[in-house]
Amino acid sequence: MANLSQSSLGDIQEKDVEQQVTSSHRKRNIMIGGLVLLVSAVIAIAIAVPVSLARKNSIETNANIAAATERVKQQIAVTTVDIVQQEEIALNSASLVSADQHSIHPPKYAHVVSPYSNLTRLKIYKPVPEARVFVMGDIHGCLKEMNDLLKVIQFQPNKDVLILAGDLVFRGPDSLGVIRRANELNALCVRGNHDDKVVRLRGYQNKFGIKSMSETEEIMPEGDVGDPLKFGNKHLEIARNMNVDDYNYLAGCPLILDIPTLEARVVHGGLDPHISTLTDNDPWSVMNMRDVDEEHEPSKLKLTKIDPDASNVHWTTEYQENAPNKNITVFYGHDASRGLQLGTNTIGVDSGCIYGRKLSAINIKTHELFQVDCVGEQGDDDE
Ligand SMILES: *[C@@H]1O[C@H](CO)[C@@H](O)[C@H](O)[C@H]1NC(C)=O
Ligand SMILES: *[C@@H]1O[C@H](CO)[C@@H](O)[C@H](O)[C@H]1NC(C)=O
Ligand SMILES: [Mn+2]
Repeated sequence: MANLSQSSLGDIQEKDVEQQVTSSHRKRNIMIGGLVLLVSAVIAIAIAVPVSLARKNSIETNANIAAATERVKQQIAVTTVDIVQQEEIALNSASLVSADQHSIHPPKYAHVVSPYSNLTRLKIYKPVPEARVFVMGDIHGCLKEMNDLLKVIQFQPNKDVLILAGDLVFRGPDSLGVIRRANELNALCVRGNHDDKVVRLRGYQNKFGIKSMSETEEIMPEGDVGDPLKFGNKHLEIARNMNVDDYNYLAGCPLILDIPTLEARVVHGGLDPHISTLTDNDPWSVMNMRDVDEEHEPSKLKLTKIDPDASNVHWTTEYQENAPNKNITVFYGHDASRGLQLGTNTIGVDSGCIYGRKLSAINIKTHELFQVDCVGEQGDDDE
């Protein structure tokens, strides 16, 4: 894997990390070297990097939420967009495709992207021609059903490719088990709205420490994101229990996986057909959309399901009418209440495993469908 490009926010985050490392090395030297070094170090820092000293203090005393909020505001002010990465994947000796760096032109309804989301917007995958390629719907921690379904499709890790349509985690019995199984199988994935929450909480923890997140009802300062998070929400336990490999795997699931040779694309929620450059899509919308409203703006609501007279339409209706390239099929999850949806160029694969219905996988090339029954959990499928 290779990161081919990165934006200014990525650079800013790297700089912050460097400053913290430098500061803690200085601190150790101070303790060994005594007062003279202390005075000169303090003077040097005070003269050279007053801003970084202020940041260092707020990080070390932790729980300084106000300072953290201010820092986030500054980051958002200087960087109007999040990390721009296009990454190509070499898997099963698939060949690489080149990608160019470019800036993002977000739609007017776009939300702020959390500075802790560490999001890759697009990965382009080119499988070897003989590989079987499966897209599997929202697993939500249902490891047993995931394994059952792999058995049904007679999945061979060295020959076949598994792509997860997002929401690997949350609600089900073994979220970490699903991440580890996916990692072990070199499964490709896209980021779901629940995966995103877990990644953001862990990103914040990595930066500011566990203690900075102990106030359960407080909103995590991330700017004006589409889905503000309380520190103490139910995703925190998964975020905390992930090891570094788990985090890297989940954070590495891009917003959009494009497979040009199969004329296929995978996202968790949906795509806006009016946006021609894939990386311009609003991440919150791609992970959360179900319907689009009268203004053609994505919404996580599904009013057409609840009220057939509502003016919202399912995003796939709008997409099918306006798709820039009708040869491309978009595979998506996230809409368990509508269930399996076999449209002409949109295919919904969330068949509600977590609600005791089925887990589904589709062979991208043949559109052959495989399903297993699920035990399920209680819950509201609005999210
Ligand atoms: C962002 O995620 C990647 C995995 O995609 C990981 O290698 C990297 O360390 C993460 N960066 C930060 C700042 O956590
Ligand atoms: C779509 O597929 C048809 C039939 O294979 C082909 O003629 C056409 O050029 C394709 N269109 C695009 C935009 O790739
Ligand atoms: Mn979802």
